[in-house]
Formats: sequence, structure tokens, C-alpha cells
Amino acid sequence: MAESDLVALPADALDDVASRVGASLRGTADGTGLRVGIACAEFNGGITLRLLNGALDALAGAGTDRRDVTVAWAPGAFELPLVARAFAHAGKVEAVLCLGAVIRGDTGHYDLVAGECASGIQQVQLATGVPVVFGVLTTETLEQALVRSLPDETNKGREAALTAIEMVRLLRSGPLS
Ligand code: INI
Repeated sequence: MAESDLVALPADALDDVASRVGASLRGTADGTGLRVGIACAEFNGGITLRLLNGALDALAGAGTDRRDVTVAWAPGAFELPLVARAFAHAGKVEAVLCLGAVIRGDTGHYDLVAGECASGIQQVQLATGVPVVFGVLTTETLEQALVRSLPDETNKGREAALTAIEMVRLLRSGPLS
């Protein structure tokens, strides 16, 4: 058995759990009617654009209207939490995606930029209740960043978009809303 099979949630697990509890909640992949803000870093823009394209394709595929998607460009990953906070406070979106790329080879302050970005994003979503998704690559090398932003199912921008939709739907379901 492959290692990935060992750590992945088995296909039948959700039904099994649901049959043994009063409620088992999971967000659907339905992006229709959702308004989404995307904070995208210009730093390492060749990579973040690939993430953005993955996110936009995923949103379109999930039924989100392109007119309900707003992109705001931030200088770098360090600024993403503040842009996300502005989106969340303005109250015009149901979810925010933060897209960035912090590459260790580029900087002596990799840990600061990546760490502050991650904790800032978490603070915003906990303080506002608006899902803010961490679509920020933190890699050792440019090559790793390129692999994680390929135009396929593994694109991390795509994953961020799908996570945003799932979180909005989850938080709106039954006992959580
Ligand atoms: N910003 C990034 O998004 N990625 C990086 O890899 C990076 N590096 O290498 O330094 C980076 N720095 C800029 C930072 O995000 C801020 O924009 C800057 O420090 C001004 O606040």
C-alpha cells in the first residue's frame, strides 16, 4: 500500500461515521452564488500568477460567477493578512483566498515572512469568522514552488479555492450556523 493511501481519508469513512453519530457535517463543493476575495502577492509573481490561475479555474468549475470574484494585489506575502482583514471587514465576500510564494532561497528572513503571513491569516479568520485560506507556498527552492503551481489538480491555488468553498458551506450547515 502506498504511503498516501495510509494517510488519506478512506472513501467510505464519511458514510460510516455518519451512520454512527447524530450529525456528521461536511461542506459541499458548490461555489454558486459565493462572493470571493483573493489577496494575491506580487512578490514571486510568476509563481503567484500560476496559483491565481488555478484558483480562478477552480472557482469557475465550482459555479462561482467571475463577477463575484475580486482580486487585490498585495506587494508580498507579509501584507496578505492585512488585505484579507480588509476584505473580511468590508463584508462583501463570504471567503478570502491568500495566494503567495515564500521561497527560502530568496531571503534571509524567510521564517519571519512565512510565519507572520501564516499567523496573520489565522488571526483574521478567527477574529472575523470569515474563512481565510492559506494558499501561500513556503518552499526551500524555486523548483518546489513550480511543482506546487502546475496547471493541474495538484495546483495549490486550486486547492485553496476548493477549501474556501468547502469552509463556507461547512460553516453554514446546521449546528454550526
Ligand atoms: N515576499 C514574498 O511574498 N515572498 C518572498 O519569498 C519574500 N522574500 O523572499 O523576502 C517576500 N518578501 C517581501 C515581504 O513579503 C514584504 O512585501 C516586504 O518585507 C515589505 O513589507
